[in-house]
Amino acid sequence: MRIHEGVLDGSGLRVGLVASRFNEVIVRALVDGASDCLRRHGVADDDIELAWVPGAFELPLVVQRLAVSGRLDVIVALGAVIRGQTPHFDYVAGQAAEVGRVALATGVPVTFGVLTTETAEQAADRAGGKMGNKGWDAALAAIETARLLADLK
Ligand code: INI
Repeated sequence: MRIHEGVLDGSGLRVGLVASRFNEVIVRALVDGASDCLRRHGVADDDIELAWVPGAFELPLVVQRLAVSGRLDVIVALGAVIRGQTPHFDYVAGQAAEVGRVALATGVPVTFGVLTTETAEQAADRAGGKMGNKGWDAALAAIETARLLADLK
């Protein structure tokens, strides 16, 4: 049996981070977690690009623009959509998830580090709090997926 799997070695990988400013304190913690993960898995600082968008709704277009640039092996989308009391949540969270379609359309892998929670406390728990750091997890998934795709070539 021939098994394909992505090794968790980021050396030589060019990684894009696209982060939304809305709920900025939380998203900065996701960016920090993602950056820490990349660095600790061998991604060079010069091989990381970070783009800020206004909110999670704007993530897909900017992820797409970076994906077609040819400069990056993988992109991590980072954001925090908090339901609060508004049905607006469903539109914003739904649009944010469209980054998955960008990956399929371009062939550039995109991982999803966008929190979708009921409360700010739940988001903080997942941005370096008691539930870990979803940015860190999405960065690790990015390394694994990029390496797997390279292995499948
Ligand atoms: N953007 C977020 O990233 N998170 C949210 O929780 C949020 N809420 O709740 O409204 C949010 N809204 C802004 C949205 O992403 C767009 O930036 C805005 O609608 C302009 O297009």
